[in-house]
Amino acid sequence: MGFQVNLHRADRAGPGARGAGLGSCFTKEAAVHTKGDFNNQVRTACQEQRTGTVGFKISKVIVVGDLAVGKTCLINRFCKDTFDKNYKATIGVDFEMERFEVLGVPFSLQLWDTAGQERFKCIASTYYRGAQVVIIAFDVNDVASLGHVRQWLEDALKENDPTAVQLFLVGTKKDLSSPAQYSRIEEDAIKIASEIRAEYWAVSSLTGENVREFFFRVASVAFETNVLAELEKSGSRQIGEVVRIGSNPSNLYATSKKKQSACCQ
Ligand SMILES: Nc1nc2c(ncn2[C@@H]2O[C@H](COP(=O)(O)OP(=O)(O)OP(=O)(O)O)[C@@H](O)[C@H]2O)c(=O)[nH]1
Ligand SMILES: [Mg+2]
Repeated sequence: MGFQVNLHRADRAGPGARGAGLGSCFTKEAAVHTKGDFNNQVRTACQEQRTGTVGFKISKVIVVGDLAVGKTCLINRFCKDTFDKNYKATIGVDFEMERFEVLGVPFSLQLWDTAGQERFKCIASTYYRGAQVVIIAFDVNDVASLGHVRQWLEDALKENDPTAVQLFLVGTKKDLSSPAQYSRIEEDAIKIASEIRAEYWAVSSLTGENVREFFFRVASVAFETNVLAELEKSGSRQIGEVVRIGSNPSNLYATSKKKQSACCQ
């Protein structure tokens, strides 16, 4: 039996829900990875079941952007395969859990759908903290929403470590734009994406175009980063190795004391 590189949602893994490797980027001009496959170290670690705590991890993903750009519809298309043409503003936040299986390892994303309306923004921003992935959404038919991307990024990064966050810039409602209109805004979007080091995608929640591909890409990129971080963190200790706690209680005390002082600094 050969080893299969796959990524699929663990809950509703239909035949189309499988993809090979990292999945393709939307455009190479603004992509996090230009290679199509997982890092070799990551693949080997998964094969040898040395992924540490990654299999139990839930990565937090926040979706931010102007009101009515289609954040809720994007999440609902992916998580529930539904689309609502009536606008219902998100009040504060909402979240969905999605379980994936990447290279045979379970991996979960917690997708936080935040409010774009100014009056709900301060409630929403209290949930930005601890995000591993920030998705900034804009409407490809609304240049102003693209213009606000940097402000959304700044707000999201205030609550997070900028070096630890992966960014995606997503143009929504692609179905509403003509090819000519779309290519004009795409040029600007790619420029901004490159400047802020985000991976660019364009999707339609109405037709479903690129929605699944996009979230699979988010999941695989987040997964790969988590495994690499685990491998780095473990250093000489092998990930997956059993840590034996000895009978000497003073060792335990020393460990917990050290932890305590580090967090109270
Ligand atoms: N044609 C089209 N309409 C869309 C698409 N995505 C969203 N819409 C519509 O745009 C409106 C706003 O969508 P929402 O998903 O509620 O927007 P939001 O970004 O969550 O808005 P807030 O919660 O206020 O921040 C709704 O009327 C949707 O039906 C799309 O891909 N195509
Ligand atoms: Mg919403």
